[in-house]
Amino acid sequence: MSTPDPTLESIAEPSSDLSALGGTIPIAPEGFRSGFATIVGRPNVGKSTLLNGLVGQKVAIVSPTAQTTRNRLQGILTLPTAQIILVDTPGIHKPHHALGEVLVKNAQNALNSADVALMVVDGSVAAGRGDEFVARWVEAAGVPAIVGINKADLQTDEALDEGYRAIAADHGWGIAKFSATTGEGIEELLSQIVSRLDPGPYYYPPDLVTDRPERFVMGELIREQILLHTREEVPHSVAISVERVDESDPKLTRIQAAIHVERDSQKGILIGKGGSMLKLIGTAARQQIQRLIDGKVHLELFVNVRPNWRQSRSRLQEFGYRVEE
Ligand SMILES: Nc1nc2c(ncn2[C@@H]2O[C@H](COP(=O)(O)OP(=O)(O)OP(=O)(O)O)[C@@H](O)[C@H]2O)c(=O)[nH]1
Ligand SMILES: [Mg+2]
Repeated sequence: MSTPDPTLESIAEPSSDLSALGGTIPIAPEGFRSGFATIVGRPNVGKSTLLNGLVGQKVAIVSPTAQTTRNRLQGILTLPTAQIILVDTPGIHKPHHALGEVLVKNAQNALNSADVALMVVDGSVAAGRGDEFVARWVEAAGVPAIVGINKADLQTDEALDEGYRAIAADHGWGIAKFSATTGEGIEELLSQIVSRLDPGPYYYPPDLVTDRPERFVMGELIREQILLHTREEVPHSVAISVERVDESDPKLTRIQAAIHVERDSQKGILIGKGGSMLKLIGTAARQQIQRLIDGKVHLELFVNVRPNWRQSRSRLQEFGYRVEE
């Protein structure tokens, strides 16, 4: 299903209008390699943390709540000899609602258009059925793959690697072990990714780190603070739309954003006693956005109730979740 709404997610292909992104695209030197490396895995294994670590900037939000990532998102890493377009995806899980179905479907589509698949797993726990489920999708995509054992810093017993090494060996995939938070093992992972790419051009200007518009990242930074400050059903029921970004005052950017929830009770939790929770979320999100745009921000948040938006395909589109068929 296609729609002209510019707030909808862009697909995992180079943008046709690169002038909108700024910067120029150099001619690739002899022997230059490039391509799409799609990061897949179960929820919460550290895919987005790894993406941020690789591009050296927070382009994807991270939280201890499973299903943090909802949109396919590209981080761009340009090295002297290669350009890797890293595609972060939502954790692959058994979907319980239309939103979940869209997330899993989009992750699978990103895998099918990959040049290399990076299957991230959590090395601090043993391999399980969820990992085998993901491995079947990687196998079906038929692309070169690497099993990336993450959270090496948390691992207490090396024997936990065995199940993951078996998955890699069974399919003839590469294996790398690293910690996305400490950076240990990341260089080796990178060289494994580059070695699986074909010769190719620059797809994006070398200084660009994400294909996402700033407005999208702003909405995600607000959602991240909600994930960090609320519990249970609230995080999963929230969608953000950034309604207005006013840059007319060069000293202060004014932003208005709506937080959509499914029930009055969730609205009550988000606002908190005397507005205290909304204030806490707003202050923390404002600081994150100030870091993003490197300038002062005035952030205004309001909360809307949209019953069952996660079940509604038209609402999913309205809130920027691309519904791929
Ligand atoms: N100790 C440790 N924690 C990590 C590492 N990588 C990620 N984490 C933590 O694991 C949690 C999940 O990280 P995310 O990057 O959001 O995981 P994800 O796979 O993108 O999750 P979804 O988007 O929900 O699928 C966060 O609390 C991270 O801080 C690591 O290498 N070491
Ligand atoms: Mg994520």
